[in-house]
Amino acid sequence: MEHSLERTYFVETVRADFPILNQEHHPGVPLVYLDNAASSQKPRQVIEAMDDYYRRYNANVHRGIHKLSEQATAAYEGARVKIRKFINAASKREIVYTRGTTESINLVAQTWGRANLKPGDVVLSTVMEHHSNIVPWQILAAEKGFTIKYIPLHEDGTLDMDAYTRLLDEGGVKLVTVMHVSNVLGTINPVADMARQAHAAGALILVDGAQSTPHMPVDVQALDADFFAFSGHKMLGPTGIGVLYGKRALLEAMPPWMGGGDMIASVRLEGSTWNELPYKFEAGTPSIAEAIGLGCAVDYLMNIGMETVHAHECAVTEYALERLAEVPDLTVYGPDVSQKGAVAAFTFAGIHPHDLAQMLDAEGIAVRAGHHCAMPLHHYLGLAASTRASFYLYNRLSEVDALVEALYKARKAFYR
Ligand code: 7TS
Repeated sequence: MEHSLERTYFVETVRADFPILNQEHHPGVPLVYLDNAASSQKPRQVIEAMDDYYRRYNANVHRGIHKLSEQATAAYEGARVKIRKFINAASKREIVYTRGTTESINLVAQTWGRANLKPGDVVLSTVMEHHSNIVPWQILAAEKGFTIKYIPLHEDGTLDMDAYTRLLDEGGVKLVTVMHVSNVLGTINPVADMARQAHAAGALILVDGAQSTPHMPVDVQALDADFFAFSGHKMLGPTGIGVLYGKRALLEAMPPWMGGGDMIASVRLEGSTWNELPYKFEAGTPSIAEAIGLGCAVDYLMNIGMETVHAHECAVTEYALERLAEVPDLTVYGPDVSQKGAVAAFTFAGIHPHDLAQMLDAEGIAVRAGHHCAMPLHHYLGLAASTRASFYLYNRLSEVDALVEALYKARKAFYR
């Protein structure tokens, strides 16, 4: 098949915004960054917005009546408005800043979960989850005595939706908690359909959007997600900032998690009352520069358009799957491109995934090797580890060629 990116945008224009991409990884070897599922690179606009905050209007938010604090508050809250629009939440009060997906899920576990889950209840998840959507529930289950069940997969790495229906029918399910896109298989889960079924069974649904929000249009109202979590650093923003979206009525009913400044309405020595949403869940001085940076990242993505970003990534992923299929002794995991995000995890018969990643690094290619914080999934697939290439809006088709060339080179070195 002929491949070109003409149906998307001029990738070189995008790349020019990312200073880190225009460097050599080793002397004479250009960087090919294919570890986007772990963290994305940042455009100069995001770096400059954060720099500008520190240089011109650094101050705490929601406190001072001086001009700098007002400016900082306006930028910090302005970012929240942008994020609301980006995921189509009904209100900015439904956008809670956290440190990232992990903290967002822990927040739901420790507030909604702690208040609502009891022995006999079931939290229904999947075997493909990231540890951040397994361990918080295990910690709470040990304390509260509820059960966790896991939806199995088909051979191709898609969810077994018949098993999902059956597990819901077994009863007791209070929460379905599922990743939108797998960080290993790339599987795009049918979360809107899953939400419909969960709601019909009287359960809520939490969607881990860490690997979807950066890469495709997300509409939390269309998905009818009760909770939706994502991280700024995977979507061109900085580390240390992420979001928990929650339906307003649910967030209103939930107790706070961390106590401290900003999350209270009044404090007496005898007891305290809570601030309105979303501040009830935002104790202490927040990540101000980071929120501003994330707002700028959202501007950057919306300016291109998430449909366009997704189309570009589909083209790169389709090409990558086609080229990887040519390589002898290489197994790629997960479904075909029609149900797959911009992720290709693979193993090479006889080569340890870490050794392979090291050899690719020597060729300038940054990939991740290991269990990708999905040990249960690797166990389920009968693997200890895999090597993963993951793509984003700035990747070129020629970078896929560089990856495949390096794989052939590694194969030759190992099978000699
Ligand atoms: N959920 C999914 C689906 C993820 O891929 C990740 C991070 C997280 C949650 C946690 O996000 P955090 O920002 O709170 O750490 N995934 C990866 C990865 O695949 N490689 O490095 C981090």
